[in-house]
Amino acid sequence: VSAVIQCFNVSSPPQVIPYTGPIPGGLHPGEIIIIQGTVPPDADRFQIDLSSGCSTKPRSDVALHFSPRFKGSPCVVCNSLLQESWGKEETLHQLPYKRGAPFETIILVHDDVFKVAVNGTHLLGYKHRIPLNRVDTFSISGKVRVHAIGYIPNS
Ligand code: 9QG
Repeated sequence: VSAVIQCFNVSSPPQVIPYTGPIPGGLHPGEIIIIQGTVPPDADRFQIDLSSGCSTKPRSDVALHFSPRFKGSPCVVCNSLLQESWGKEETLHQLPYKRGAPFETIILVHDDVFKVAVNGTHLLGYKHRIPLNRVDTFSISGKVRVHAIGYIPNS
């Protein structure tokens, strides 16, 4: 990916977690979000959320909730939050993240699906339940350290 990475979170690392920030110009097919971070040794879970606004009361709709879980049987849970209710979970019983290890996660935006790759390998697709044009906010929270968040616009 040789496009210019337009960082919207460039303060010196480590980034403050939880982090919430606007996605400049919203999300469109062909765009990419890159998250570079490290999983702390004691991590139980963390989550990346692509949301429609940043309200906490009432809580904004979440188009993509992407939640790697390290406790018990390792998995990645994806879901959407609509009118403050979680929908049906899509669980992948596979976890490419490791406690104590750095990672790079890339979210590729397609017109019908988000595709998530971790450390250069495709992990999962998540079909849109909320129209892409409503997504304007990026959050990351839980047991994670974030070094950089980059946004590659589609132009
Ligand atoms: O547990 O699962 C995803 O389906 C819930 C969690 C919730 C989500 C949800 O409590 O936790 O992961 O944003 C949230 O509320 C997170 C932190 C059935």
